[in-house]
Amino acid sequence: MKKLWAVLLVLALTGSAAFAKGGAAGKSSGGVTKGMDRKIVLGYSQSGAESEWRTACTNSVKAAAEEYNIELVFTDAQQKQENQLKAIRSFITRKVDIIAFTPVVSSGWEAVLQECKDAKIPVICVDRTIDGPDTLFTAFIGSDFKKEGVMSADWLVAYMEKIGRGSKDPLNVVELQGTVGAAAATDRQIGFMEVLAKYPNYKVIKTQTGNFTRAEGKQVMEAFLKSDGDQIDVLFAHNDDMAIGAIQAIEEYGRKPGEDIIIVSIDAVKGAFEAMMAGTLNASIECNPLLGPPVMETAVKILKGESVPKKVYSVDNTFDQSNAAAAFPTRKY
Ligand code: GYE
Repeated sequence: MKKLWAVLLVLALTGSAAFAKGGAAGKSSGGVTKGMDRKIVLGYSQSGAESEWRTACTNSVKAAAEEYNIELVFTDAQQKQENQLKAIRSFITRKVDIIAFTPVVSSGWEAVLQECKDAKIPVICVDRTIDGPDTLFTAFIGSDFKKEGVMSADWLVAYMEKIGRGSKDPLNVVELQGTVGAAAATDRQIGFMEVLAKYPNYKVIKTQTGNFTRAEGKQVMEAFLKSDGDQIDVLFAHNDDMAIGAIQAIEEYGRKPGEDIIIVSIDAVKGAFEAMMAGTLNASIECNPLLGPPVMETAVKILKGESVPKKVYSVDNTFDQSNAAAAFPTRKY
């Protein structure tokens, strides 16, 4: 009888120990955040779920929060600033330890960020920048969008030269812009135009937003083709998804994407690599969406009172049909 009790006791103890261990490693249950003596809560306002890039970014944020044992309060603003304002205010009410957000547009954040400041909740801007003084946030982590625009145009000019079409006058360019007012759209356009200004034969004949989505990219390209179909030499799309939508429109119209119309876009997601390998997309400028780990690391440092750099930019590369196939197996998004 005594033996039986002993066995039961051991079972009960090991069982509860195992349970406790499982709990500590679990998502929002107990334990402490990696590198801290307590578990922290991070409110994250994602801008939307508009593209392959955004999905990769969201997945990275969620995985990194789990890895750091940070309690993540995740919200998706569906590309609407009003939803983000509401989310951030709800984080303040909830007294989260820290807030991270991807501003869907760059303007209109002063009031809410001042409220975060008054509540002593630090803010990390992720991926997209905001207008106004740098004092409104603690840190920024993302890519240099203007540079991506410059890289797109540099690639284009060199490629047109290489295929012997560089001096055609006019060289008609159409542009699919990202979400109006988003830093990723504004700055990519600025960078692209800065380079094209040096080549007067390049003419941007049409520019319109496709909201960073495949469906709108296709729709807008259809409209471009309807009005200027046979005159279009080049498409610059602010992201891969819109380029992929446009490729469909070009094929349906009866011209060859990647040959009749040279296409450069930004992100370098897997879909773009597939299109480059299929010959329908010419180039994609990389924009790294794997921002979860640096965001969590920065959050921990800030909450420990350590100093962090104000702005950290990702290092982005250029991919085109000459190096896409070799790079494809190593791509993580
Ligand atoms: O290029 C696009 C996404 O802000 C860098 O947003 C990001 C952009 C990215 O929808 O695909």
